[in-house]
Amino acid sequence: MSAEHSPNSAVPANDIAAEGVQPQVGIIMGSQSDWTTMKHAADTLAALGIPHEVRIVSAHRTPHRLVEYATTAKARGLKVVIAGAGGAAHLPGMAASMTPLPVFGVPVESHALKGMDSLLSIVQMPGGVPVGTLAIGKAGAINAALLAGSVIALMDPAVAEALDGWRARQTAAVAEAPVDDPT
Ligand code: RP5
Repeated sequence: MSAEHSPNSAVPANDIAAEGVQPQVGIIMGSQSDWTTMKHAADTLAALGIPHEVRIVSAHRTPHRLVEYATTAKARGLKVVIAGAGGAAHLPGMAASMTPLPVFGVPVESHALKGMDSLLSIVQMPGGVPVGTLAIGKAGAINAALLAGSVIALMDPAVAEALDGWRARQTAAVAEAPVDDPT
């Protein structure tokens, strides 16, 4: 991973806000170690042409950063927050408690419990504060971005067209029959 494409960088390469464009989606994650997974969300948003920002925001290591991020997210013009975390993954729920924006949670695969801890921590929100919970790991990160894209597409025809194109390319890439060595 290049330093430029890291959430630890002051200005990540995929942070379109750095170029003066209003980010529509905020991707937050509890740790640098989540980036390998959450990069898939950033890459998918980039493929859809959706401006986004990427930050490390830990619910327990940087709680004040979380409060600042979540309470200002809507006023800063974000439309959706994607939050990835692993283990006792309280980041998505805590973020959702402090913003009216839709929050999509990505359970990051943990070493000890393979992400089941992350999944249950994120999905089992008590009624009243929703977190839209995706699958564990890469698939969840990609789908969180696609869901965010669906939300943005309600207001942005260009993103709706990009989503249609993404699905069409996916469909076209499926072979009629399997082969022994697809590489
Ligand atoms: C969580 O703890 C993070 O979201 C990460 O998935 C997990 C492990 O963090 P590190 O110990 O790798 O920083 O807060």
